[in-house]
Amino acid sequence: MDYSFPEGFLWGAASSATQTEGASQEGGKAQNIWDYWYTIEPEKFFQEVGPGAASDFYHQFKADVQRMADIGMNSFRTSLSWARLIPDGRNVNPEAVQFYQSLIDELLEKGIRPIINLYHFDMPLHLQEKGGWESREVVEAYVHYAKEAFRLFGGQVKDWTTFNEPIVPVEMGYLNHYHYPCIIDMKRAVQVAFHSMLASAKAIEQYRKLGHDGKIGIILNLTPSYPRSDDEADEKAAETADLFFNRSFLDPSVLGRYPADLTALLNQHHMLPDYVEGDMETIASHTVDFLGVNYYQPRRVQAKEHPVSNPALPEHFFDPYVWPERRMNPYRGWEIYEKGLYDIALNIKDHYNNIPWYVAENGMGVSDEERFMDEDGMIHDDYRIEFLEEHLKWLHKGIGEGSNCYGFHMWTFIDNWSWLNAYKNRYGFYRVDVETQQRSLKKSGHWFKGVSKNNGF
Ligand code: BGP
Repeated sequence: MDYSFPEGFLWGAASSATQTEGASQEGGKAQNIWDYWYTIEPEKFFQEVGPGAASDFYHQFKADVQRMADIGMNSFRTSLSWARLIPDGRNVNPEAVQFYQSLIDELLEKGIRPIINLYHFDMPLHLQEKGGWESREVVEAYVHYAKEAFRLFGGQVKDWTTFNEPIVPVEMGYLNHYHYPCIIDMKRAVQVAFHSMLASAKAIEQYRKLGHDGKIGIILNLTPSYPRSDDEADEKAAETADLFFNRSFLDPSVLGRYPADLTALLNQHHMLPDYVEGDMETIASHTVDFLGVNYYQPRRVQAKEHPVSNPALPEHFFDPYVWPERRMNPYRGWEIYEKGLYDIALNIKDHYNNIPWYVAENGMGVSDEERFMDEDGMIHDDYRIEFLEEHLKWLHKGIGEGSNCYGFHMWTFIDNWSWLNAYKNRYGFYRVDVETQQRSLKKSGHWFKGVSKNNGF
């Protein structure tokens, strides 16, 4: 074996509540922004498929946990649905407690470590109506939810994360039209970003107060930013992209402070968020124990050809650059650049205190995946195996050079519903037939079993 990983390495997969559970109107769950948006604008969603049934995990979780065990997963990272656990914003829903408790019990019984995330893009509707992350009241509602989650499940669950990809609701919901509430306003986007960061720090504060013997972190999607050339203007463009899309959450989460260059830039354009006394101290004193990192693709940029005199969006500071050597995922779009994971590993080691971290998502989306199905119904996803192996090789190199990575989670365990793309792009080790909700193992699932068993390949 050429690529063996550190002892105790986590070999898992990731998913999220809204994307898998389904039962969106069962078990006392309230509507979240996705349920609502689908009711008012179904045409926005691929083939007009909403989150109603997702992958039916709510009903099939027991058999699904067995499926996880069958392919050697020793870790599963998923999220709680806030709108399910605390539908009215105050009171815990007993049916949700029973569901999540049974799921956690089932995972532990099968030797699978539950990593529980609190927020994966799914704001309860009634809180969005109060302003979502723009509102301080919503920050406090989130802290209440976090406290309840820790109280209920913190005895058993030792790994918590406060957010998944907090930049995504900012980017997609407040800088373009891909997530509800579909606002385009940089100042409001900055407020949303700041309040999510503050909410994360406040949840960490509560977690530590409880004195559980677990760890709490955050999951960030890191997109290494590469300049077109080493010209000063191109490098500056890449640094600015990095400030907005990576360091805006990475620095405060791990180092407890915002990058001075980011604050100066926002100040220069009158876009600093509102905050009250004590907020910066809260962020400074409640940094994460570990990082979860989602990596799919890098960002390539160049200096702006036609600089904008009054920039109002991050993209006004740089232009995208199409690297002539780039390789695209032909089945989904998105550049494939495996070395990005190595660059992330070394960046964390060199600039972020070599904090413990794991890959929380990495995977290959494929549209029309049925075309790779044989007559026995098995998807031959050799492209996915190759994708994962190549990323793991670079990760292995980063670990060999001292980066403190302790796990890898594939996106995702079973094909799931994905926001506006619904079931267009498939990612799972298991195929899901959306009509029948039946699962079948793909070739990559067999491959993964061997990797997990041998702790490498
Ligand atoms: C990540 C999200 C996931 C998932 C994944 C794949 O950014 O955390 O929730 O959706 O991207 O994205 P897509 O399904 O759009 O290909």
